[in-house]
Amino acid sequence: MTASNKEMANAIRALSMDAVQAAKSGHPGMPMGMADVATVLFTKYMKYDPKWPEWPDRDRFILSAGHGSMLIYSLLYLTGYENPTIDDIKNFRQLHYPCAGHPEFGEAPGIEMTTGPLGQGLATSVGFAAAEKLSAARMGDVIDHYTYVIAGDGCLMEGISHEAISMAGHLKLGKLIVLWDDNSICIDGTTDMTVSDNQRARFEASNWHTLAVDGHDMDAVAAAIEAAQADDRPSLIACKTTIGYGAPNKGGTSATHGAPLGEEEIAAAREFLGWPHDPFVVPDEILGAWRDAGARGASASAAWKDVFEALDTDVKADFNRRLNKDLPSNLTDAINAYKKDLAENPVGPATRIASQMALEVINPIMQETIGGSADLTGSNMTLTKDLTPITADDFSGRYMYYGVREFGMAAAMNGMALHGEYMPYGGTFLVFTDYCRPAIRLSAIMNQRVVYVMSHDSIGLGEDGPTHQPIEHLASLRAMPNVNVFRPCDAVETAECWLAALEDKETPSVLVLTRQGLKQARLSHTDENLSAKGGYVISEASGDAKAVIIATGSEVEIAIEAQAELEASGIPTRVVSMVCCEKFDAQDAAYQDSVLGNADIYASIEAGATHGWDKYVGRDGVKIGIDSFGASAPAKDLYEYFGVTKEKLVAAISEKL
Ligand SMILES: Cc1ncc(C[n+]2csc(CCOP(=O)(O)OP(=O)(O)O)c2C)c(N)n1
Ligand SMILES: [Mg+2]
Repeated sequence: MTASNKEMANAIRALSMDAVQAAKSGHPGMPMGMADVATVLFTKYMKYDPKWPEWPDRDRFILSAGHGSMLIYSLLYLTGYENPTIDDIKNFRQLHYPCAGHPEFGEAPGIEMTTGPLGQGLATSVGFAAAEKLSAARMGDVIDHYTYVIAGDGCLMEGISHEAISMAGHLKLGKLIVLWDDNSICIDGTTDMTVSDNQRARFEASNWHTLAVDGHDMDAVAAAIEAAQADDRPSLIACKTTIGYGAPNKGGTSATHGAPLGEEEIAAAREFLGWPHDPFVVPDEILGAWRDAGARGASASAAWKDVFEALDTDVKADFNRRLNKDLPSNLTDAINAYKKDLAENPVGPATRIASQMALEVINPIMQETIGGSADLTGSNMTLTKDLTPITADDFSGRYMYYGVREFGMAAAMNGMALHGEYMPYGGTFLVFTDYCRPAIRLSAIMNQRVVYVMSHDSIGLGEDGPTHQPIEHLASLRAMPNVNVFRPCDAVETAECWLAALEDKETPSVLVLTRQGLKQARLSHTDENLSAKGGYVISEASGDAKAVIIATGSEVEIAIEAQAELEASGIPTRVVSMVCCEKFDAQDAAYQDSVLGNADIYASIEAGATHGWDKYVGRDGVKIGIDSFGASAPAKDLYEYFGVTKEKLVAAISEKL
């Protein structure tokens, strides 16, 4: 085909401005500005095969500036992916069509992750690049690809960019290449209103290789990408562009950022670009040239398949098992044997230590786990005996010292999970889920199995005081869709929660763990994973229960003590361990009824905000919890002071009866 690269880039511009116009909303400026850069990348350098979008060794392309979604939709259509179709593009931003306002993972193959929250694409790409390096260290040349990112001024202004850049430089992620849309425009106007950083110097300070080019000079862009590939540091290419390039009046201004150009300006742009074609029409010659570019990868993907097929049967099977997120066949048995041993030989550790004990069983069997902590390894108990550290020069290990970068850690874990063959888990204090929250939300939106190991889960952590004592965190995490919030009460439940988290292929889990030791409540063994049901009767009433106490984690022990006292005073009382509300709510009504029964009074006890417990205990129920900030003191004194006690529970139930 004889279409020029400029004409090919103009196809992206036309599709973008026309789709935004048809939708009456969207962001034409970024795709029009970066069309030249993207054309060079997708016609010459990106390794991908539209006929096999899941090719494990494909280059990853992350549109961190997710508002420019029409750029990726145009590229996927033009290069010949099955989706989106031109009809999908005509229905940009419409219900039940894949071309959502921002790129959504799962809507079309080729969209490697959901983007839109600025900066997070960049931070997640650190995880993609880390996963590539991990697999290269394990499998050699079989995995050998780049991670390309398009980031905007906004991505680089977000605080998360610092954590991401710093980690990528430290880990020497040389196959991470960031193309910065250096257009000096944001929504409120020119970037000189808000930022005067020397961005290249900032990246260089974190051991990156940097370059700057005219983003409309395709040869210069090509040369820069080649230089970036050749350098063993991560690379930043500052691409100086004109936002909305092609729109003769609005181009170069924030007017093109997030609104349709309007019929008049679109007509002028058609004139300016020499694009006389009707909306959504890409002439055969130009579409053909794009399809040829898309077909470039077919021979490489076929060759890769041959290399993969020649691997040992076990290696192939294990790789495919990991991609499917299936568990090793012997894991459940190993957990059950461990649970049985606990039932026979009860222990009383903090659940953070119980989590480590469970991981000592899991990690040797499940080689795809990548552990880590944001500088709290000895507190979160995330390291096990068999894990060695991952360092810049040796990625054969399985433990990541993330440093004090909670958000960066969480975003990187998403990237590793999305890459396909890893099961990342990472820890910090529960109170700092706030620092991870935007990435936890993306784990949930993208259905990614990431496990957040959150210790020091209440006032029970004691002396560190209110800044470190979670209050509203459990309730707020429970409010987030598609997140399992597990709060186990002892070592048996902790093992069950780990297994349930690993079995849940499409949901992230937060394991909420104590700092302080807890008495083992589960003293008889069953192979059944009771915690996986979310809630169950952990201690039954002597007769028909008049009172039901619903407790989680460290408060199950208090509930069982209160039960003994209530029973002694003639009130048959049942204790339910509500280890995971989300799992419990997903059970059928008959099961829920069998657990909650039909008592005269319901009570909840949890050392955190009482918000949300009404749904189980009703408006007349008893809710023991803490609806203020904590305090600095020994844990025992705090439980007394805040009234999270057996005495208070017994008195409140007795009074209501
Ligand atoms: C975390 C976050 N904050 C705010 C926004 C809203 N927002 C979308 S694009 C944008 C400006 C981005 O500027 P830039 O990256 O330079 O993009 P350009 O205007 O050049 O396309 C803002 C504030 C967002 N998407 N994510
Ligand atoms: Mg900009």
